[in-house]
Amino acid sequence: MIKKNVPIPIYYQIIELIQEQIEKGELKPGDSLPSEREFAEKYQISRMTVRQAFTQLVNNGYLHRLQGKGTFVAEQKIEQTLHGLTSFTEDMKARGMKPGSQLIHFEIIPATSQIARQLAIKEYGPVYEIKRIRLADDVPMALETNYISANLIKGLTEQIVNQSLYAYIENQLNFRIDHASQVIESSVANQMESQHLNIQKGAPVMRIQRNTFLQNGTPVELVKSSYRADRYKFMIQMKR
Ligand code: 16G
Repeated sequence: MIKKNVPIPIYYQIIELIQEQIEKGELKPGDSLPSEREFAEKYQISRMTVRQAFTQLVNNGYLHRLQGKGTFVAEQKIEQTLHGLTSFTEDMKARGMKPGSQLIHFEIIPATSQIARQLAIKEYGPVYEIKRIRLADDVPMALETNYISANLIKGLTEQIVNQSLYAYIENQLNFRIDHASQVIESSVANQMESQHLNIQKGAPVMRIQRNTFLQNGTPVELVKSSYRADRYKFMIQMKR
């Protein structure tokens, strides 16, 4: 499978070989890989080359190393396609995973000037501040904080936000969630994120801010989320 007399570097062939085995399901999350020495002997290549390939696969999230134990196939990232305005619950259901939430904060607070501006309400006006850990098949994926005008979205309860917020807004209140703008930037986990997402402080996360609007242009939510960068990737389809 590894060809020596071709213009493709050997380390790169190893990367493709392992990626392909993961994508086809021949290697599954948690499976252990042969040691660098065994791998090198099997394919008659240098250990350095194997190390180079494994390191790149670790850096790209395909494999992870456990000190003293070896190299293992990592949990693969969830790919979310960014077309259409969907909720976390809908996204998870669409990929056959069980959506879940762990509510860690639910309170009505006075809007700061920044929140008030973004929600187009008066400063100090009442807003729900809702912090949830979003789970996919019981694994924490994101930490999400929603700010929602309490005068617009009435009757929110802890039970409701333990389910789907969008389902409540659309099916119970009959509002039409229509469009949103979203900014994604990379960052590293702070204390709170590392605690709730089960990752190390300083691990990579993607911070997302979504401003969502109803059909008539009224802002319905301001959401600040942190997604685990080791478990999530976003796909955008573009047409020219
Ligand atoms: C997604 C949205 C969030 C929305 C939530 C509703 C992003 C970055 N955020 O997590 O803005 O509030 O879905 O989910 O995609 P729910 O209906 O399951 O409560």
